[in-house]
Amino acid sequence: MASKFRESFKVVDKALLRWFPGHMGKGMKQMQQKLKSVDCIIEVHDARIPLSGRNPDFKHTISGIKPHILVLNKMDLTDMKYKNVVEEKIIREQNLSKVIYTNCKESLCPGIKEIIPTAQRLIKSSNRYNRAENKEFCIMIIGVPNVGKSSLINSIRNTYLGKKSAAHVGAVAGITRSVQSQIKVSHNPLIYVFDTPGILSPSIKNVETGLKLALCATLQDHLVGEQIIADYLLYYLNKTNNFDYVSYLNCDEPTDDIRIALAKAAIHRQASIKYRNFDGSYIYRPDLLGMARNFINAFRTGVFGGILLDSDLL
Ligand SMILES: Nc1nc2c(ncn2[C@@H]2O[C@H](COP(=O)(O)OP(=O)(O)OP(=O)(O)O)[C@@H](O)[C@H]2O)c(=O)[nH]1
Ligand SMILES: [Mg+2]
Repeated sequence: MASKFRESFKVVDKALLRWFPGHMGKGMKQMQQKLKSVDCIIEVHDARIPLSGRNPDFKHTISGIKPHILVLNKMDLTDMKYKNVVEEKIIREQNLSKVIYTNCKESLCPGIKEIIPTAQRLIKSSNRYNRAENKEFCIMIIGVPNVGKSSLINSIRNTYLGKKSAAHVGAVAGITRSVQSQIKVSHNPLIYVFDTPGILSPSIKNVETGLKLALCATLQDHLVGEQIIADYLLYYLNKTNNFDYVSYLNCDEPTDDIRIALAKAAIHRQASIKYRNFDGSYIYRPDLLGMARNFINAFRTGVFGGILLDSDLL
């Protein structure tokens, strides 16, 4: 029997998924310039997409031969039953020193406590070249936008120094816009980190990867289009038989049509937009854009449970 849902997600114009504003190119250059004073790279990525969406350019330009830890952050939003499989696949297929899962919203997160000792151990067993004499260690935090790089710095600093936030954090992509001056995160051992701007690849090779990145808010929603992101979310939930959205959106049954799903929710919640008719009277239409934002936000706050958007790649 043919599935009642789409087999693949089509439609999207690749240009919508490309976001490479000036500060990203500039940030990448600044990061390269700082590299000679860096002992270890911590790449932060979103634990909902551990196998896709990392910027491939980092490998050639930044991480190279330095010790390289991959931190999969926002573990509170992913499906942790895949943790071991994901970790093994990454270590097996890539040249990485270590994978650590974290949740920066949780002050007692064990992963956060593991980062500095791991970095210290890797640095000590690496060739520090020009920095062999330096007593202090310096770490650069890199990654695509909005994955929690600045949050991670604040969490580490708070763990070791008990101090308040030093790095600026925000819910939309593109908060940190240049390489920041180094932040002390620990006294003994003396460790500094550089916070850097989130950087996407200048070209999106795979549309589905671009959509996953958009769903995880690494691009700004309005650039891609909220209804497209919401449609991809609906497609993904149906594909993985996650029908929690049916009651959330007040649908009678699972549907593959995002406009119907959003309209049902908007009507139920009496969310409408007023338009002026040509004869001066007013008409009301369901607020599809508002509902698309609401639906995406529900995913991003875990309403449909922990979700691994890369489960199809395992
Ligand atoms: N649920 C959840 N949210 C998190 C976690 N870590 C960070 N966030 C949130 O993710 C958003 C982005 O955090 P930032 O630390 O600003 O991310 P960034 O990578 O520095 O972003 P850019 O500077 O824009 O590249 C903020 O709203 C944080 O509160 C986490 O572990 N879990
Ligand atoms: Mg930041």
